[in-house]
Amino acid sequence: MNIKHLRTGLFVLLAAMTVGCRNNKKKSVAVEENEVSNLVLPTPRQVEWANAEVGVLIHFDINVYEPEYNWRGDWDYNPDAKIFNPTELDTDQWIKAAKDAGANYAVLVAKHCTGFSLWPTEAHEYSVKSSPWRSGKGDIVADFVASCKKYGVKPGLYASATANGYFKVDNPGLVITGDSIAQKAYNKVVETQLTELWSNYGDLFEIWFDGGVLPKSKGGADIVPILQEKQPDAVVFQGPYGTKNLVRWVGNEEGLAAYPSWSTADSTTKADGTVVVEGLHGNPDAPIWCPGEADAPLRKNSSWQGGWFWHEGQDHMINSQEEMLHKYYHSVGRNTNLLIGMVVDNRGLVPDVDVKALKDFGDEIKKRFNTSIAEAKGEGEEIMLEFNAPTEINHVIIMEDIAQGERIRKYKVEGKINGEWKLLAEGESVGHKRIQEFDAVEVSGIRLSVPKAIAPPKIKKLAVYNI
Ligand code: IPT
Repeated sequence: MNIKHLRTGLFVLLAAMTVGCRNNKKKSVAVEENEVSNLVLPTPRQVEWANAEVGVLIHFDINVYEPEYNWRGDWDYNPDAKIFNPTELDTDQWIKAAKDAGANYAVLVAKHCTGFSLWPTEAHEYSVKSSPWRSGKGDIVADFVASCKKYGVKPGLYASATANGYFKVDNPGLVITGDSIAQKAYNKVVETQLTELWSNYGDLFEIWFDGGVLPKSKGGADIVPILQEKQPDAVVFQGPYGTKNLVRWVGNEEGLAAYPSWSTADSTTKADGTVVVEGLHGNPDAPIWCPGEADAPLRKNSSWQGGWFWHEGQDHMINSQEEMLHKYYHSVGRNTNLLIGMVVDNRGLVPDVDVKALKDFGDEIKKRFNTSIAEAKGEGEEIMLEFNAPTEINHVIIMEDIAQGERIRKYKVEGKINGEWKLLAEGESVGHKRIQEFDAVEVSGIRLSVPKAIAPPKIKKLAVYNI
């Protein structure tokens, strides 16, 4: 190894093949020291969440047993709880599949739009306790959380209040008749159910509010005090405005974040949480740390129920590995977590074809990114990696140390080709992670420079790969 440039002690060399990196203080980013104190910072839980990068969202509901049922189409009818009987249900199998996909957290849909609940709620009878499954004594939420613990996957729960066929409730969480007594009764059900889910199953990593949260002032249930009391540290997807640990939707169910994708969003976001109305890019000048989470089912959006639920005869609707990689590059590669939708079939298992596709995806990500050619980290507006010999590369990963804020506003990556610096990639947001792919090129060095930042950039990782 030939260390040519190592001018400052600020950098730490990580990879064996790395030759050198330097901090060039001469080029100024024009940062006022007092701006640093105005930086918006994530909570420790939000940092942990960003580090998790990939999660799964597991959908299972009574409609798997009655696919003709449309909760919104027939308000006066609900499938009988007796048809729900996943005789082979095995949550270990689900979580193992999630883990093989590279997921570090899993969110279970404990109650979707039909209103049928996967745990024996006290709020009403429409749940597993009225089903023949385990003679009405089972609890899928409890099984799920136990499996997550077993496999070291962080558990989360979805139990959205915005729609419920059993109580004739539709978005944004109001009973369709407009009847105030029925609304009051429904709000009580929501409060009881969320209290159960947030009290009885331990600490939750993430809570998922599909469609956001209808504020109490607009007729919704009184959710905020329960959340703050029971799960104060959970990351909250589209959570109530004013609560901490928020995460925003990226605006589609294709796993595609817009670029730039900033970690912060502003107070003009909807009260239901955090969908930035304009552009869905977030806002680099906004005061709230609220990064994006891109949800996408493994089965294509064009399949039954948007690909979120299992349907017989749709094994061919699984996204190809190429399609999943595209989602990964456009979510994780854009400072956004990827939440992959996983189906559970009528046996209570993730189908073999889905298990295989998830594993193939996880394996491919590991194969691509587990080993870099060279890495560096450090503080300042320029970092360089130099190689002993011309080296072919086609990917670069940049990570900011987001615990210290999202500081970069513009960056470029250049490669030294035949002694000259040539632009390989450039962009705006970096945040937790930015992945960029470019045509393979032989370089003798790489230079990351940050022409625009609001405080001295803190680079947790600059890594190059040849994939
Ligand atoms: C959509 C909701 O409107 C949005 O708030 C968010 O929860 C999203 O789902 C999650 O995927 S509804 C969907 C049918 C686009």
